[in-house]
Amino acid sequence: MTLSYRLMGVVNVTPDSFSDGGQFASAGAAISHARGLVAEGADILDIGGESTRPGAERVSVDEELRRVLPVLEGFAAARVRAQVSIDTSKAPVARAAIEAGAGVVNDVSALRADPAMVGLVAESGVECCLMHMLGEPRTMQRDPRYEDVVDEVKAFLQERLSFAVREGVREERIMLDPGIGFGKTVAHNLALLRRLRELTSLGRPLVVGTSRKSFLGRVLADAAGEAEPVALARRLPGTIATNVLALERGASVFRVHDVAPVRAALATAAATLNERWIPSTARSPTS
Ligand code: PMM
Repeated sequence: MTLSYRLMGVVNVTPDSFSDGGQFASAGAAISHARGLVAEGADILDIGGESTRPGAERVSVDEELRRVLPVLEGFAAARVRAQVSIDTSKAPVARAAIEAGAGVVNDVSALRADPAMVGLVAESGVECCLMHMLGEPRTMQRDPRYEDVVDEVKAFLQERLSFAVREGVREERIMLDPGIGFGKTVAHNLALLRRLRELTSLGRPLVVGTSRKSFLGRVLADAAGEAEPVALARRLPGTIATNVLALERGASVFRVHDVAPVRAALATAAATLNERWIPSTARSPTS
């Protein structure tokens, strides 16, 4: 067995994302941050101009374009060596991003929010990521309930996959994501990670996004005997642990803010899980 995987570095160009809101609100700052992520080993850069944090309000197409287009154009001009993903549920934003060079549409609504999105993805031939979410960002964390979260997420992803293929999206261009933190309690998120292997029978690459999320703040606080969720800056150990476990359970795309440490952890985990360690020939023989 040889595990292969891709790292998706997060570049949120929003004033209010929960994990890095406001930090990269200007295009120049976002572009230099993105170059840093590529230097750390990001294979994909995921650019988002609308926060999906719990409680977030929607932004207009014009505002979202105003945020992401200069960054996408800056990537093209700077010849950033990574695949570009646009994190949007709006077809006009995805269309402009594709024209500016994006090769992946990461739609957290799984093609439900904008009826024009599926046709755009089909005709442009880009990759897409279909993610599970219960409800919508504004309300999703209000008492989410499932009979069996894994079975329900799996059935949803199966239905969305069938829909996309029926509408002309090539199956081999589709990735699936259980949507960690999107309408889920701590227990739901942990169950999805524990039983992630069950989603591999859908037959498509699995994307996971646990990076810095609130459930980690709660689990890490519990471990430290603290009452309040631990701050974002202290969530890296939880991000690493969950990504390593997800790799072992079949995930192959990891959406993270801290690319270098997660890449190192995944490389170590993969070397351990692979039956034979094949040193990279690109590096020095002593490395
Ligand atoms: N999480 C966020 C935004 N976009 N996209 C996918 N496919 N999967 C995720 O888990 C995901 C996403 C929210 O996290 P952020 O505010 O840190 O970007």
